[in-house]
Amino acid sequence: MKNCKFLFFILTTLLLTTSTKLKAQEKFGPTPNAQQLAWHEKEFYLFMHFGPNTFTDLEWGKGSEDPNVFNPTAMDCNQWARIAKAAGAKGIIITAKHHDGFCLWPSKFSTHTVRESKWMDGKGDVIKMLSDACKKAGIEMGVYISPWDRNHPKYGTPAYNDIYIQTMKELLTGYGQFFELWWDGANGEGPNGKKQVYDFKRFQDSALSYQPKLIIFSDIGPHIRWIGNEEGIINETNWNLLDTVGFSRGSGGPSTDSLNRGNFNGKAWIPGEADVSIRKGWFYHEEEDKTVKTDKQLFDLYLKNVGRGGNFLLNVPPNRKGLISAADSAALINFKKLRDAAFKTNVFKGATVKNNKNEIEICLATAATFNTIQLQEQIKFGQRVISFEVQAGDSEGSLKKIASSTTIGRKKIIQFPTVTAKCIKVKITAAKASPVMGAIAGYLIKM
Ligand code: FUL
Repeated sequence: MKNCKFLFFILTTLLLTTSTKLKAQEKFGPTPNAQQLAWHEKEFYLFMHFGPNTFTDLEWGKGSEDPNVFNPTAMDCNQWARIAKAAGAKGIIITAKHHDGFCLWPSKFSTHTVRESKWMDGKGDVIKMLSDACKKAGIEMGVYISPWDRNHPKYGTPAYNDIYIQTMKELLTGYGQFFELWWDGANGEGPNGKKQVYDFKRFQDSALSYQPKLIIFSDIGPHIRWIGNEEGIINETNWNLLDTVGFSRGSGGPSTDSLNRGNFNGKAWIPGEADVSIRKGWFYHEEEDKTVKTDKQLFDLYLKNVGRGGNFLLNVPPNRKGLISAADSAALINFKKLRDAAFKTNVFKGATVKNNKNEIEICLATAATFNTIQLQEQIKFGQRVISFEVQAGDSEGSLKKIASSTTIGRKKIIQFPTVTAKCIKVKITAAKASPVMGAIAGYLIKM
């Protein structure tokens, strides 16, 4: 650790009485841009896999399905958006086009779309309906546009790269601002048995020319990264940094371990987004109704993704009616209640805080009982903390170590056996540069 001036700026939740005005700071290493900072603040949003697979019970449609299989009987995007909003999700990312190539909007660049289905007599447009519903509910929207297309006759030829760009253009210029574009790494054969050589450089430049504020997800960013598993779990050590030179999307990507932890000295700010489904599969299958995760399982995942500095992308697939099923909705709403209850009372509120070099001491007027601490770094100045420990006791002289961990980043939530203490010390045991801390809060989470 460079032992230069150790400055801590502890804001909001903790220092209601003694807040220190944030001085201009030097940035250290890679830092997030404005869009990435805004993305970090979203924390939690929904993923929706919906399309012919919902009706055929497949996960990877073949692309040869009759478009008429797509026929939701009571579709209501307002229900999706209302539930997302009530669950505290900041947006919905939908599979506008999955690997089967079926477009949930009437694309001019495909003959395998909602227009060719009997749903709404071929006049429907799921993307429009969802976009309207999200605006109405006050949440944001993102799109998954699979480069792999098992339907398009041009797939596997250079012409497909132009078609993919036109397809993106149609979506990115026709429905207002999206907050995120999701690029899956899968690249299989198209209908002619050939694989495509994707021109991702052009894809990226084009997408950003249509929507400069878009956050693009993939194995290697450019803005946010896959976390290397589909269980929604980020490593306890999580750097928002990644080296991408020499890597490509899909099978040429960094190791899953690198994606899960980031790179200690990574050259670019590419934070992790943890995707996982509320059910076994990504698409709705009735036989998986019993696999819906409980509110407690979702809360546990939240601690392991948002609580480790990443974002939580939870897939909640609409069913054949075109609705979120009751069990999924109940789990989502109860998950929100658990979060609200868990983080309602910051037991450190009103404490006196002392900053001594690499230590923050929190002194309470009366002892508090807690089992969870939430720490934050002001990531706009870079990610700096390598490791830390937490001590607690009745007085400054009787502090005992109660927990330790690695990295903080945007948010770190750590849990330990319940303690009752008047004094708490957060000791930064290693850092790349003087940490610039954000809020510190303590909670007693009963679960
Ligand atoms: C994977 C895809 O192949 C799955 O079908 C799903 O869309 C998931 C989120 O990403 O790689």
